[in-house]
Amino acid sequence: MSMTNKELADIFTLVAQLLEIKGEVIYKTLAYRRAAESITGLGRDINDIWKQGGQKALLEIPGVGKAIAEKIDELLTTGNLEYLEKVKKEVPGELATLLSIPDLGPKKVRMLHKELGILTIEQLKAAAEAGKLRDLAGMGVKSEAKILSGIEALGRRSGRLPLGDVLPFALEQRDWIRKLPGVKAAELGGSLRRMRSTVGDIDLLVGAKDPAKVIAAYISAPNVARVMNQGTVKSSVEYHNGMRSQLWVHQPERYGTALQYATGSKDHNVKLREMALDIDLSLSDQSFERKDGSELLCATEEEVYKVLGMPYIPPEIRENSGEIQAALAGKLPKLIEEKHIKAELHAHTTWSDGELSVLELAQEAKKRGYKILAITDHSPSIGLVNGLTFERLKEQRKEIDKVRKKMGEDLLILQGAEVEIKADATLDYPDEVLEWLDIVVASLHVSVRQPRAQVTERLVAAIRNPHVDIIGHPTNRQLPDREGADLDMDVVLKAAAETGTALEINANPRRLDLDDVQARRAIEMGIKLSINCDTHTADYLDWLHFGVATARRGWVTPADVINTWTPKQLQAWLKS
Ligand code: DGT
Ligand code: CA
Ligand code: ZN
Repeated sequence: MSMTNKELADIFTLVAQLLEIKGEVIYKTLAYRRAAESITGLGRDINDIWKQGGQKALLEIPGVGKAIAEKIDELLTTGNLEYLEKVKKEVPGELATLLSIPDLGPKKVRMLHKELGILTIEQLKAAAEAGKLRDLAGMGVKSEAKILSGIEALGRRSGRLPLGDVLPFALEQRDWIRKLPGVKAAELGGSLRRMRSTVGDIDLLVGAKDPAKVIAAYISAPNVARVMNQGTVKSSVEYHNGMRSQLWVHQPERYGTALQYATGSKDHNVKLREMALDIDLSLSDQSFERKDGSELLCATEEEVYKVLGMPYIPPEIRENSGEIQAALAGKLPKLIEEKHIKAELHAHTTWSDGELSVLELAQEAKKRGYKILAITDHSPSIGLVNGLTFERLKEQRKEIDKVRKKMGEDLLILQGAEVEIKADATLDYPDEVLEWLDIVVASLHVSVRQPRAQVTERLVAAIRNPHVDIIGHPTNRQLPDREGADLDMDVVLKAAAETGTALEINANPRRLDLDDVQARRAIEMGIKLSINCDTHTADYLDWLHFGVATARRGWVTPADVINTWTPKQLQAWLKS
């Protein structure tokens, strides 16, 4: 039996889900989840490991113990798993699909099945529409409506993956290709190169003298599960982790047109093609072709744009949303870069739910070249994160003062807070406390699904508080599929523009909130932005480039972002 890593992992995930619905103890279900995760991320074909070393070799895989190894062996030998069949006798397999509905957990699924015999999403939808759920134990009109909107959200699911999930793996593939013999250049293309917040697939663009050799290596790489298409220019594969890529190989002297084409966006390309036709050239991934059939080759993207009378356009803004007109007019924005960021203004320490002490965080910030760090631990009401009372804030100040002495002039440390915007639109600290702090980030984490007018009013109230400096992750969306609060952005942006409150671009690749389009609207209205990693561990700081890329997609320049300022400039702004 041949099974990909992903297919194998999916079976273990299903086992875990059914056991959870059954109400099995957590450590048992966790074992299956851990195995699924480990097999997905393995980076090589599990069939090879098994063929070479049998069950024993499988034990070397992290998260795979004896019981799981036996089950992998059974699956790869027979294609079946007796244990799964046994579990399915107690918990119908269909029930697992109900778990894909947002906010519907295993306990509720079990109850819905037990009380109403519900097996499928269609049955659940019908029952909810008929008002049959509201009278069940622990349910009500509200939770019934929530299930219905969850089912709707499911229908809108995109199948796209968050940029942050794909980019590290995609870069590994690119770097692997760069090392192949005869490869002159290789780059990511498509939505990944444009740094869209979610991506459909991985595009790889290669310049090489002998394309056939590169394609042969590409389709037989150890982490490839399936070859989907094999051509002379374009081939595509599915990897064992379930991700897909397409590879285009061109002669090095055609690399510029090829990379430009593969980067897109499609709308941007269509526009360039039209412009080329206006000067009697036909632009393709191969070249500019003249009317007489002769070709004009471009080895670099710069040359492509030059032929069309334009300077180079950065990939992040190639969306046909004004960049071509701006380029022609010599008015492309000088986009922000990672090196411009000198401050992290949203960071958590061990005082709330962060992993680093104030000193460790300060040292990490300095190591990365930051000049300013704001400690912004949570306020108390959010729960589970050990939010700080005013008493504890005062204690924390003593520690911060010590660290300030230690760091000296190298790093300006601000004591702030991430204050919760509560469901009733009040802030979680009284004004005296907010005023006492050096900097205030206000965010919403709870009751995000309030009706539009209410949640908008809530955010506006926080924006209008004179002590609030930055609104953290304004919509609270989660990529790929959890939508943010239903905010009236016009109203929010207007309030921020009026009060001079900065809006965050949260760099966490699951957030990227504000998004690119909102960021562009904000700066057009003169609103300042703040790009932050929302640091909880040192690794979070590695996400900065995602935040910067989102800003670049929104045409943001260094002057729009308060994190680019000197300590003096920032302090003056905080006072004003
Ligand atoms: P994705 O994968 O859905 O996140 O989005 P992209 O932008 O990566 O699009 P994809 O993977 O379908 O195609 C990769 C690039 O190929 C795309 O960015 C531009 C180029 N391309 C695709 N289809 C067309 C087309 O019909 N005309 C032109 N001019 N270019 C195209
Ligand atoms: Ca793509
Ligand atoms: Zn935070």
